[in-house]
Amino acid sequence: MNKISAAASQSQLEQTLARWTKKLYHKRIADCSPKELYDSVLCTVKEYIAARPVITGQRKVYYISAEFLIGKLLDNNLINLGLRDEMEQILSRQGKSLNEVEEAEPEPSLGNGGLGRLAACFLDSIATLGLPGDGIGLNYHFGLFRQVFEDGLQKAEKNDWIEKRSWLTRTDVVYTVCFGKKKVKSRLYDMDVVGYENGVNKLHLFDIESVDESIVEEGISFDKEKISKNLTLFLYPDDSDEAGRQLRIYQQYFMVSSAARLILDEQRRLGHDLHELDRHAVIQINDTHPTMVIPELIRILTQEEGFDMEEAIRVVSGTCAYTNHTILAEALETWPLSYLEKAVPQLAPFIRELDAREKALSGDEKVAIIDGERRVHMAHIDIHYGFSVNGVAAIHTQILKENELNAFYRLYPEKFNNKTNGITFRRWLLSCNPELTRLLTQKIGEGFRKDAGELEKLLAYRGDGKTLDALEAVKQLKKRQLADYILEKEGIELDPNSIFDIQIKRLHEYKRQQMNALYIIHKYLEVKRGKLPKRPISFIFGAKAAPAYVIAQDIIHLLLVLQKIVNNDPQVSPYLKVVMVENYNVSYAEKLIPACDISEQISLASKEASGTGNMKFMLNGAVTLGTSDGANVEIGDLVGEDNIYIFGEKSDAVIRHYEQGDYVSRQYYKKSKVIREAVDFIVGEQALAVGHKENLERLYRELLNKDWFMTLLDFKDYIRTKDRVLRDYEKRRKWKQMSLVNIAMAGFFSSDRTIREYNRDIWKL
Ligand code: 26Q
Repeated sequence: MNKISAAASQSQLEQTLARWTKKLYHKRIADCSPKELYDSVLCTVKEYIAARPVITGQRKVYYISAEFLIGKLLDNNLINLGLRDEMEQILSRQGKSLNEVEEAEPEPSLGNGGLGRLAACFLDSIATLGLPGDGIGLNYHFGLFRQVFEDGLQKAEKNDWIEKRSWLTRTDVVYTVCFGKKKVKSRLYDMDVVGYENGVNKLHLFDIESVDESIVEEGISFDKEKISKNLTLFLYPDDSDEAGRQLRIYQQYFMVSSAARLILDEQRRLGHDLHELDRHAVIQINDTHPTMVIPELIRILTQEEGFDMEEAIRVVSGTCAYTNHTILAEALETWPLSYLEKAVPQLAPFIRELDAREKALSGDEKVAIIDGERRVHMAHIDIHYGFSVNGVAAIHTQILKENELNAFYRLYPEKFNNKTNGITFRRWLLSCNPELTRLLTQKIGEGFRKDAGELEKLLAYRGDGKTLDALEAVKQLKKRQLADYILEKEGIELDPNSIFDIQIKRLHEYKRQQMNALYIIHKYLEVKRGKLPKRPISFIFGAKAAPAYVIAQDIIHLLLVLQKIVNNDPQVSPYLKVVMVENYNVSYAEKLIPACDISEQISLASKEASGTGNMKFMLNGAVTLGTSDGANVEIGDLVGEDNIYIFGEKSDAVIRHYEQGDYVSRQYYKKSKVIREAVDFIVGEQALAVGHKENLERLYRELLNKDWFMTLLDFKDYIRTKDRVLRDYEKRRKWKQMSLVNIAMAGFFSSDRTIREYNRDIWKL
């Protein structure tokens, strides 16, 4: 673009923005508050998106998911439209800052963690690659709860995000959803998904028309029986009691029934014969939460479209593909058939029919859809009646084939395939780390923005002191920015020259935040004995725990207790700091990840299907300290063992321990003084003085008597390895080179690559 036309287009953007500030607030840009500017920029951006072409094609993917953890959208949409720099300049000329405007956007937390965030990254990549593909999900009025800490404990509060002006567009599409004789109305709301320098797809979110926010009581509790009022109020309501579990089924059926209508309507409108649905549509089922779409489509095709059963099953099976995200037995969805019969009586005969057909063929109880206790195994419906089953990292898919789903693998080897997860670089590099993006552009040009593989060009600078120093300077800047933010939000002061060691992810025993806590105790005791670290260390955590998950609450409590003890001890706090940030979410992650030195990925081997935070950290130049689990394995293969720290038992050994039931945590405790010392601290005088006896003692007993995820098994190797990481950090040149290699090799983890593979092997759009 030459100078004159650049100026002209900029002034056009400015004019549009000024028109909106005038229309909405009768003000000039310079006189608006950040919130007023946010609303105006939002409307401006929506106008620009409307001018973009809709992505179309002969075949389309529908990505159905109960979660789309999209995070704030303004910055990403500006980047994808190619407008971010211009917008920043326009605002800054008027004395405004784009950052401040972006702070005013509420975060839609329409997901729990990895699975929901993956769905959001995938939508970005599908549109960026110009593939026709829409997301379909639910329009929860309250996203994942807002976390506050009170008296050292997590409290859950409701988390609303829908404002008068938002990215949602209300449509005229309304469907009737039947729960037996009870009928409710489902209305479609749409969000645009803009590809990076490409066209637009949609995220379709369904909402119940009769929703009533006023039934929400204290915190996040509400009357679970009032389905027509509460159905889309909350993301995953507490499923610890029967009414809650019933509600989940209502939600899931509401989602898939609406989705089935939308897909069939759209395919008919495009002139496609529903007998050829499998030629024109592919439905990707994100874990088992949308599984009921299979019997629902079969029901509609047979009852309303005149298909015979054989034909309906053939078409639907050829259309649906399933992604598995977990091997934790307790997370695999099974529902008592009686629940399904109560909520969706019209669907139950079809589930029974699918079960009967399968039983006639196989007879193997392990692959039954309805088991001997009359429970429905949702994943089994997907595997029998879908054409593809994929895991989300190489080791995960291998474990599915060899262990968890082995009986299915022997039945249908051709259905199984791996799609290692990825992340969108637009959000996790360009948006959250513009400083690193600029440096990369200076060194290796712009190509990596479209072709992430080009990051490897950075390897040429491995021996270049200037580049290494520039990388260090960016890291330092991001650490200072984070320290400022944490001081403001949490009131805790961090030294930007300390090592930033970060573990951020959902709180779960298998992710082993408790092992990291034990390490902090170990270090604390060392400092008390006069063994000082070479450089201060900042241990940073962020995690929400499911409200009904008791031990997870106790682990949060321990972290908050340690935060208090360590930070308030004048002898220790110059060397160690602990921060558990409040209300960790996507926006917080965008600040934490660029500032990280050590990325903690310490799940018990075989338990973390993939992880995606590990990829985000790597891309931003952190070095991984992790187990041989999930995508850590592939990170290690890419960067080589000199550029990653892997510790702990391997997955096959762990799986053997489970099979033989031979892991006894108390034996590890008895054998090792280091372990005893750290574990005993949890119920020692100091901890009990600031913490709650009940929580601390329960956690202590859990670790000693059960420790289902084998914390003590790996603890000593963790200490050894982490101490080595800290020593290596002082070999500054070596460390900077490791950081550079991690960035350079991160290209593989672009979700553009993942989506290309989905398309090549499954969708074939
Ligand atoms: C199941 C039954 C009843 C209630 C809730 C659930 C439920 C809810 C959420 C089960 C699973 C989830 C979420 C799972 C999840 O986020 N899995 C993560 O997916 C990521 C993307 O593939 C992986 O990177 C992570 O390793 C995996 O843990």
